[in-house]
Amino acid sequence: MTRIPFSELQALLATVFERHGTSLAVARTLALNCATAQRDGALSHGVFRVPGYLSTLKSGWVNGQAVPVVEDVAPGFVSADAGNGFAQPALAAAHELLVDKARNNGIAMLAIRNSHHFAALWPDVEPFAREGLVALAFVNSMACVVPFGGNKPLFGTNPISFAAPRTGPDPLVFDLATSAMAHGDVQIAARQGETLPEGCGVDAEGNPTCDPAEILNGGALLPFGGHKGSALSMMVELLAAALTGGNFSFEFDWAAYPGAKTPWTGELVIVIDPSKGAGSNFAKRAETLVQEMEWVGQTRQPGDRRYQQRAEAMELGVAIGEDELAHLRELARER
Ligand code: NDP
Ligand code: PYC
Repeated sequence: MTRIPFSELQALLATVFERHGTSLAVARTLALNCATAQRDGALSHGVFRVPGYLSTLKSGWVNGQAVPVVEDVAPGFVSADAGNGFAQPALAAAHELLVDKARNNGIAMLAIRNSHHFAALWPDVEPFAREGLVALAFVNSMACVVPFGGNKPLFGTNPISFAAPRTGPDPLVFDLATSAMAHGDVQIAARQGETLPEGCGVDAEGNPTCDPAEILNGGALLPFGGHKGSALSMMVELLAAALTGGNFSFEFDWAAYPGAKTPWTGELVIVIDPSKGAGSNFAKRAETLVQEMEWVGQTRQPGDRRYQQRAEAMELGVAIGEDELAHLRELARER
């Protein structure tokens, strides 16, 4: 393991993406996202994702040059067509309008369609909380999760993220897959020859398995929490796809694009201005809740692990495997 300054990793990743088919603007957005995940120790969605991004770009499945089109649909509704490109540039293009609308109306949403999301979801909401707003995001992925009671994968791993300001230094943020495990973590476990906890997935015959390779090779994941996680996953399909105009996780077929890895779906982001609420100071109320949680013994809040890793990375550099870094440097030289 070695360490690299955050800004250097970001610049290196931007070069890699640009050299492999994205516009400079898209390269910068993806690089920020990917370096941020690596910095915060969100390893299933940091540098680990680079080969998948590059093989997808090479396959022609995603348009790395896409310019998103943002539309002001209604007082509380912004829509964006990502043009078969990545979701994050569409979110960046709509950010200012979305925040203006949320502040004017108390709430606003952004519906992104025709988009690919291959990343962690918390980077999509945390910035809003740093602007004093509450935000939720939903994204659907690829059919690899069997709905509760079903016998075939249909849902994606479908994460939900939430961010809220508090009076402490960092906002409260959670980000969780609605499957028992994120697909990326199953891949990492398979590489490392690990066994998964019970209840994560099934093999190709539908039998319960703790072997990540069996889940990846013809098997499937299960929702977390049985029927409850399954209902949340269904909600994500409806919000991120039906509402936005994007594909459901089972609707796209990438078979003709060998190397394609990025789900072609949609994303919904909801932003709320808490100053319009009845409570006079949302951030203070959030702090009260956190203090009470700590009082009853929950001393680790969602987001804490990432903030700790972030602080360490900003002081010492972002941790990355030596081979991984050498490979990134090679990729940055390729055309
Ligand atoms: P985890 O189960 O690791 O974590 C879920 C949340 O719980 C995080 O906010 C985490 O905070 C918090 N948490 C973890 N442990 C504790 C604890 N002991 N006490 C309190 N809070 C805790 O996440 P997942 O495996 O479900 O998801 C991993 C990533 O995969 C996410 O970033 C998600 O967006 C991404 N993903 C992306 C998809 C896509 O289509 N783009 C699809 C599916 C997943 P902390 O961050 O501090 O650890
Ligand atoms: O980890 O489940 C996952 C995932 C799907 C798409 C991007 N990440």
